[in-house]
Formats: sequence, C-alpha cells, structure tokens
Amino acid sequence: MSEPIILSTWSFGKKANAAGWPYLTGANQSSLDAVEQACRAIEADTEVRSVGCGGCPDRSGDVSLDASIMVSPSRCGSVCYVRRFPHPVSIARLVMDRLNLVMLAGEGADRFAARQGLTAANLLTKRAQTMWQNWVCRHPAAQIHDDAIVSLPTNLEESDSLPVIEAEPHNKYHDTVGVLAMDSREQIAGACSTSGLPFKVPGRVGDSPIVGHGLYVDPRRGAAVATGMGELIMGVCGSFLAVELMGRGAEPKDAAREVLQRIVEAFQLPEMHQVAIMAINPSGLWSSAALRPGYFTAVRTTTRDELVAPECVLFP
Ligand code: SD4
Repeated sequence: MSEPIILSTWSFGKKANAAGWPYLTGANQSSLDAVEQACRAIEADTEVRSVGCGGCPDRSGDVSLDASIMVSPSRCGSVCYVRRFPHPVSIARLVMDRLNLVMLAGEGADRFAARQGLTAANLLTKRAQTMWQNWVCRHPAAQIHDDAIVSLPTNLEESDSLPVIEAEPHNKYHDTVGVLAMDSREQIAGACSTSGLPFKVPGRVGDSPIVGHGLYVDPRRGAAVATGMGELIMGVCGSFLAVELMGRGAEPKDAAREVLQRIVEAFQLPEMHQVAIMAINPSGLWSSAALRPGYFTAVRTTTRDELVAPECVLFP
C-alpha cells in the first residue's frame, strides 16, 4: 500500500483534486473514478472558460469539447468535437468501458452519449458568447475565412489579449484540465478535458483527446498529461514521450523537461505559446515542467493540498 496522490493542471486543479480525492481512499477506491470525477468538477464549472460548459467557442461561435481517459495501453477511451454534452470525460469513459474501440468524433460521439442516457446541455454560455462577439469584432478576417491566419491566444491563463478577460483576475484564465491519480493500491489513471484553443478554426482538434499526445498511461512505465498549444504537443507525441523516457529510466522531472526540449528543438516558438506537462512514475514520484512561467500543478495527498510551481521552466 502506498500513499494516494492526485495531480491536476492549473490553479483550478485544486477544485478538481477535491472532487477526485474521496475516490482514492477506502474500500472502493479507484484512481479511474477519481480522475473522471476530477474532470467532471471542472467541466461543470461555467466560470471556467476552457473546459466543458462555459468553454470558449470556435471562431464560428460554436463550442466543441474534447476529452480522454486512460489506465493502460489496452484500456483507454476518448471523444472529440462533442457539441451537445457537457461531460466529454464521461463519454470517453463509456467509450472505453462499453465499446470495442478507442475514439469517437463529432456527431457520432454525441449520438453515443445520447444512447447511453447522458444529459445534453447548451454548451455556449452568455458569457462565452460575449467573449466570442468581442473577439470577432477584433478579428473581422476570421469571419470571412474560417482558416484566416490570426494570432490565437493559446493559453487563457497567461493571455492578455482577450477584451472581456482583461479586466478580470489573472488566476481565472485557465486551460485544459489534466488529471493523474494513483490510489493506495498503486493503480494509476489519467484523464483530461478541454474546449480546445479559444476561437479555434472550426473542426480543429488538439492533443487532449488523442492518446499519446495529451495523455498517456502505462502502469509499468508511468503516466503523463499535457496542456498548452496542442500542435506543439502533437508534434513530439508529448505524453507518450514522457512515459517512454520514464520507462527507460528517466526521473519524471527529466522526462518532462526532455519533452519541452524536443518541442523547442522542432518548432520556432512564438512568444506567447505555452506547453506544460506533468508526469508520475509507478513509484508515485512526480514532477511538472513548463515552457514559460504561469503554469501550476495542484497536488493533493494525505498531507498536502496546494499549488506547486513546475520544477523546470525552460524560459523563466
Ligand atoms: C488544445 N491542449 O486543444 C489543448 C488546449 C490547452 O492550454 O491545453 N490549452 O490544444
């Protein structure tokens, strides 16, 4: 038996951890239930503008959600481009538990959720709609061409470019919720959920729902989850890479740093692009790393419940 632990991305991760923690102790403990419930807590929070109901729409004004969940290479599920259901992480879990496949997209994912009896909702809140309207006023080209190149804020926590957000406290601007948990029987699970990049090109899907990119769990090697600019993470198979490096003997802090170094090596990075990754090994040793300051990991154990700065920030 070891000490249970739950880790979640960004400062809203403390709320996620509080929702997941009860599932990590006691007779019915399940790290899988813990990560699902942790994501659901953030998906349900309409104040969070990057996950679930209340998430930022794409540049057509439509919200679409992505999520994945994983306990091992042979047990994972994901959904992308969910348009009618506020808890994509639970749809991903149902895909994993009830279907003999890994990923459902778009209308098929929505229809599967309906058949499973999940409750639908309007994902576009008034506030998110206002954010979108303000953004469209500032980027008229994006209305004419869906794929017109405009600079997108990749990271709400650190962006100061969104008019409605400018006036609000810095610590409200959060991004993908990524959660890793280990229960006292040392079972690891991971999940993540997002509305993707704010004002993304319609149809764009990021790293979060793609196994090995936004999330990877291999009980023999460890687990990792990523947040930030999905295109950078996907270019290096970020989460798989971190887990693979741990499997070959790297400590979580070195594995997380190496993922970021690969990104730096491969891309010309615009200044505002952020990526953060957290990794845990099968002994429960964990770490996180970020390209730039501003990212925090929420950690909860029997003795800790706090936000922790990354061990490595590549560009401090
Ligand atoms: C994506 N990785 O869709 C997500 C967004 C995110 O911080 O995590 N932003 O690319």
